[in-house]
Formats: sequence, structure tokens, C-alpha cells
Amino acid sequence: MQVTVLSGAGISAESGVPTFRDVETGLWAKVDPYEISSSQGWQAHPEKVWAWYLWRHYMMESVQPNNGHLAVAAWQDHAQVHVVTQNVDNLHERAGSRNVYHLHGSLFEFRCDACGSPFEGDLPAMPEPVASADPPQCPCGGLIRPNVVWFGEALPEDAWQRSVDAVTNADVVIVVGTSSIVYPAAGLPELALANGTPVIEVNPERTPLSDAATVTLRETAASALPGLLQRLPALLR
Ligand code: BJW
Ligand code: ZN
Repeated sequence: MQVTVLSGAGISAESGVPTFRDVETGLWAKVDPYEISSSQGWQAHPEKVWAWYLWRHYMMESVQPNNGHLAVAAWQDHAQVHVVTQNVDNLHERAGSRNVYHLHGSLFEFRCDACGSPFEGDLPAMPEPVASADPPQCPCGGLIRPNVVWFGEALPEDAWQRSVDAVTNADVVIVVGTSSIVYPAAGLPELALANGTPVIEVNPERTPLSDAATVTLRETAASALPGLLQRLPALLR
């Protein structure tokens, strides 16, 4: 059996990583996402964007995978598992998942904005968010940016193609912890449903996918994912 997981920020919430759109605790509650997470925002205020990403990088380094990430990794003993993630953390890999496709890049890689060269220098620790920090400069004079995908930027072609294949070849798609509003990622469950592949949504809140999903589990990732593989036959009967 092939299981394809599409994950979003909610799968890492129980590890202590704030989601984007939670009204009270979400990262977006304190900053304007379109300013901080768009190429226009970067062009206008690179020092503000850099400070925010340095802090998130530091935070993501210091958290641990939770029972949701660990369950998905453990499924590999029983099924062929592919993980399509919108998250820029590395918690799926750290939990042991092998086939992980990062649709929105990684906050553990940095590159020059001008020439694309990878940056491998040291980054300062940033345990608390600050308003402004100057990004390092590449020898070519360009600024160093995180290797993530901002609004208006294209997704990495290879990760996208592998994700489409993983969804197309899946026997079941499990969509966990995403608000299902950011495209093209939100189109992947639609593709599965159009192919007749069952889609299981794991999310404590309703999303635009909820009505169309084959099964919706209103539970958190860390409570629903352990044991979900064993429940599949009953859920899809
Ligand atoms: C739990 C839980 C628990 C809580 N357990 N669950 C109009 C229509 C359609 C599309 C567009 C449009 N206008 C513009 C667009 C395109 C745009 C888009 O989709 N915009 C929409 C917002 C309208 N998309 C793009 O621009 C994309 N690029 C593109 O389209 O390129 C075209 C192109 C082609 C060729 C050349 C040039 C361009 C790029 C999108 C990039 C998104 N980037 C970000 C930032 C990444 C870096 C970073 O991390 O900082 O990605 S934005 C942000 O949203 C981040 C996330 O990956 C993404 C999705 O968020 P996610 O993961 O769903 O998180 P939340 O917070 O929204 O939801 C959390 C969920 O978890 C909630 O539902 C909770 O209930 C739940 N939850 N606790 C389980 N314990
Ligand atoms: Zn450069």
C-alpha cells in the first residue's frame, strides 16, 4: 500500500512551532504575512525579513518531533510512505521519514539572492525575535536569504513533480495540519479526489477541504496519527 501524507504547520504545532494562521498564537498574529513572506517584502525590508527568519530558524533547531511526525515515520515499516510537506522545518526527517518533499523549501538552507550560491557560514543565535538584523552578504554583493518559497515565487520543480507523482500513485492521501488555502499545495488533495483516491483530513478545525474529504478527523496530529494506519480499513469501509 502507498500512503502519501500532505502536512502543514499544524503537524509541528505540538512540537512548539507556532502555525501561520492561528489567530492568537500564530506567527501571522504578530506580523503581516504578505510583508514578511513575499518577495516584495524582502526587496523592501530585507533586514526585517532576515531577523524574523533567523529567529524561526533558531526556534526550529531547538524543538523535537512529536508523536505525529514519529507515527508517520513508523508507517514506513508497514507501507510505502511519501511525505509532501509545506513546512520548512526538518521534523519529518528528524523523526525518520525518508521520502520527504519540501514544497516551500527549507529553513536549514540559505542562498544568495543574486547568484544563487549556497551560504554555509555561521548564523547568530536568536533566542528572542528582534525587529531588524542585517543579512550576510555573498562575495558577489548579493544578500543571503533563506531557501524558502515566498508568495509569488515558483515552487521547486523537482519537489513539485515528486509530490504530484506521490499523490497520483497513492492508495490514500492523509492531509494533516494545513489550512488548505495556499496553492498549488492545496490543489494536491483535489487531484487525489479527482482520481478517486480517498483523502483523510486530520485537523481540529474546519478547512475548505473538509466537505470534500472522504473522512475528516477533528483531532490533533499527535493524537490522531499514531494508530491511524491500523484504523484505515475501518475508516474507508
Ligand atoms: C493542527 C494542529 C494540530 C493546528 N494538529 N492540525 C488566488 C487564488 C489562488 C492562488 C493565489 C491567489 N493569489 C495568489 C495566489 C498564489 C499564492 C496563494 O496560494 N495565495 C493564497 C493565500 C490565496 N501562492 C503562491 O504564491 C505560491 N506560488 C505560486 O503560486 O507560484 C506561481 C508562480 C509560477 C511561476 C513563476 C512564479 C510564480 C507560493 C506559496 C508559498 C507559501 N509560502 C509560505 C511561507 C514559506 C516560508 C515560511 O515558512 O516562512 O508557506 S506562506 C505559509 O503558508 C507557509 C506555509 O507552508 C503555507 C501554508 O500554511 P499551513 O501549513 O496550511 O499553515 P496554517 O497556519 O495556515 O494552518 C495550520 C493548520 O493546522 C490550521 O488549519 C489549524 O487548524 C491546524 N492545526 N494545530 C493538526 N495540533
Ligand atoms: Zn552571490
